[in-house]
Amino acid sequence: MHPTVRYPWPVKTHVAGGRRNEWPGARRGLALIPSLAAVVVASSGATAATSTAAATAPEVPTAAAQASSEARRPNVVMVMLDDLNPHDGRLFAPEIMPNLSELIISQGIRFTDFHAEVPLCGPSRANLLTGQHAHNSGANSNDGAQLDPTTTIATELDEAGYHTSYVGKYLNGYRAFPPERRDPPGWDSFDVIDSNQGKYFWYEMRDRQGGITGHRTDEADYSTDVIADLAVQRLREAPADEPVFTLISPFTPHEPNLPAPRHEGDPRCADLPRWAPPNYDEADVSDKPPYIAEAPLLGDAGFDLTAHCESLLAVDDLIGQVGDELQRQGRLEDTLFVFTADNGMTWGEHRRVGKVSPYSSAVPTYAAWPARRGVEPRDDGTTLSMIDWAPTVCELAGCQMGPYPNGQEGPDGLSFAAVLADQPFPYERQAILHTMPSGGDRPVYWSLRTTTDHPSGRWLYVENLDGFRELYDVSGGSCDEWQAGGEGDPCLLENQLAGEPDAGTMSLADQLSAELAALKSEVAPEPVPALDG
Ligand SMILES: [Ca+2]
Ligand SMILES: [Ca+2]
Ligand SMILES: [Ca+2]
Repeated sequence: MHPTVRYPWPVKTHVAGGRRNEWPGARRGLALIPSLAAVVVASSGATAATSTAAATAPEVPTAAAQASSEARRPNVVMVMLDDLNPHDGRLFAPEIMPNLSELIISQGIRFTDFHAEVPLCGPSRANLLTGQHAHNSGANSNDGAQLDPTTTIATELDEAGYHTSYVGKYLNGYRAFPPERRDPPGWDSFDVIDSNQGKYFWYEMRDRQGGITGHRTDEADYSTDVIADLAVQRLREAPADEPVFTLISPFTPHEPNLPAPRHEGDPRCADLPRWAPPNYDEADVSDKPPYIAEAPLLGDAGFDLTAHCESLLAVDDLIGQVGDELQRQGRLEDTLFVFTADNGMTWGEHRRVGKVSPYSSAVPTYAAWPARRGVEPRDDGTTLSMIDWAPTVCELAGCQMGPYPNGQEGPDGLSFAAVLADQPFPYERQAILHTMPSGGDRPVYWSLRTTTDHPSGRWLYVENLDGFRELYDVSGGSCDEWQAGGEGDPCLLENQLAGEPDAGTMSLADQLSAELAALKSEVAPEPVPALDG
């Protein structure tokens, strides 16, 4: 369960099951000592000044109180995993990942329609860092040196007064980067796996000063644990009067899905049912492009998640350690604490295990922020893209993304900061872009996913470079909850353009094709406010 409290004063704790936000001292029948409570508040330099101002503020806000309120900006801590399918959340259950459950899922927002623009590690990370489409940042492959890091979420937040830290796997190809790309600006600390890929064992960590620490195959070298310790260390180094932005990127559960040695054979993962959603090992693939239509049946009862599960257990320990440190500093309450992944995966859906296909864009995304929205969990179905993170976090920090090295003034993504505060998404956006412009074992494709704002409803439209087109009715909720005969086709089982589509379907596809063409070259669209704010 949640790691033992290791600090001498009472702290707020987050416990599932309606006992959240109690003071452990109070639960044990001990009186809360006010002076110690004050220590906790004062230890958070980021919020201490505003707490004092709030306590003394008159009913009509003074300029000083207003300034304090504006100065109060949240900490943002993102744990971004590598190659993780949202599935039905079974790997995130409280019995398996208790810290994730307590600190984030049980008291946060679950985003049910959050997607990578490019379902591949490097470009997706670049999407997140910049808020730009891949076609605008230029980072469209796993050659991470394509990204000019002059304007990123780090440079903007650093300029806005944040303590910025990156810990873990950075962009692919890092070891081969030219010197000027090895140390991207904006990060107060930058501890990355010095490799062309993530690693679980046998790697080097490289720090902001270029210092190298070797890790081999001892238990203590397991990268998720090393990353956890570094993340805590960098949080401890953050000046008390600065909010933090920390991006923590373990390699987990990327293949080969290695668990920490202490978690091999862990009983929490022993009896997981196999993953077999309605599109697992799709029976009729005659509607699909050749790389799927020609794939053999997997012929088993579902995808074995044991290794993925075991590898995630160390991530849960990491989340607990980071949560403890945020708590110790009094920052946790006003931290936007995010759990997500760089790209989704198919784990046997459509006979395919892997990424880089139009069927692997969805990423698990959870966000808690007790100080701003309380601790009621809820689902949010807003269609969002990886390019939306940078403008969102920047808005929370009081900055705006841009201008960019390619000359564009603002980001391509849209801020969903309002949604994080339980308000409606304030923009009308009819579609988001997906693409896989490089590499891989299938044709290059571009794809458009319409939103509930689109007059024609919810569709996933795909143009493969070989000319094969796909159109799916993605209404009807999430695939894992969908049943045959149900509304829509969220499991992408029936390509509407297969066979001989009727005139109406062809007309819709042609319309979506024109909209996709516009998105493929979109630069920083003028945000359209949604009706009713
Ligand atoms: Ca990845
Ligand atoms: Ca800074
Ligand atoms: Ca089919």
